[in-house]
Amino acid sequence: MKLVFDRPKSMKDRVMHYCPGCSHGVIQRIVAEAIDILDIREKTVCVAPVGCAVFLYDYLDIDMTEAPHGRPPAVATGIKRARPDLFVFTYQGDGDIASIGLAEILSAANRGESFSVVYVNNTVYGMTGGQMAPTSMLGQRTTTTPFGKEASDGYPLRMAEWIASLEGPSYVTRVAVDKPSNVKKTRKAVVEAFRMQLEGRGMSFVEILAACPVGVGLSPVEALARIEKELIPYYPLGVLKSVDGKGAI
Ligand SMILES: Cc1ncc(C[n+]2csc(CCOP(=O)(O)OP(=O)(O)O)c2C)c(N)n1
Repeated sequence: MKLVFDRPKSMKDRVMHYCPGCSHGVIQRIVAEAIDILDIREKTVCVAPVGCAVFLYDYLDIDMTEAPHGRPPAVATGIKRARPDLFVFTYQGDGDIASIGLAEILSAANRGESFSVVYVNNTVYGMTGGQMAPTSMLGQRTTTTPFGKEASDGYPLRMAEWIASLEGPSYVTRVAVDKPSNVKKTRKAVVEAFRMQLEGRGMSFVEILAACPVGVGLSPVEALARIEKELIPYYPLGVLKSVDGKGAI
């Protein structure tokens, strides 16, 4: 019989316990596929913080360590500097990277640290119950902005643009996982980002627009539709920086 679907070997044989419609599962599968494609499982170390990101350690069959909230870039810096032979990536949510860990990621990116960043932007603090994040959209109702986020709460932060403005990073892109064609582009972007690190080109950064239906108070289908309708117009997709001009998606 022809095999049409299989589990990546970097993924454990486990049933995921993410909420219905959560994008973390899709993204983690993409990460596992990228690791398999590049055949780097035996030398890969992932650093994940708190937030729903951290459950990665239940599903990916790779070495992992947990960092305090927002601090994966510091931990990844230490691991990669001590063991440059390893392949190191962080897997971080938007509350983690754009709020409590903002100084960490900007400093590490500005130093051009040689690890990769998989940044999952679902516009909300998911794990703790849907509080406002710096990436939440204006007007977005969250548990801490029940009447909608206002400009005085801060405009939604475009992390990829900020990271791309620095000299250190080699590859910065924004993708989405709202439909199959974009899932394929996301896989391509993650492979490209990981390849950059393997070629010793400095930090590579992939922002992924994702759905957290429970956190934004929508059904799984509506939460995916919101990505195209509301998020992409504000957070445009595409490569923002590529030092070798490759990696167009
Ligand atoms: C120092 C610290 N502050 C706050 C928390 C509480 N906390 C745990 S997860 C989380 C939100 C994470 O949101 P995000 O990074 O967007 O990831 P998501 O769960 O949406 O994937 C917070 C605030 C914590 N664990 N440690």
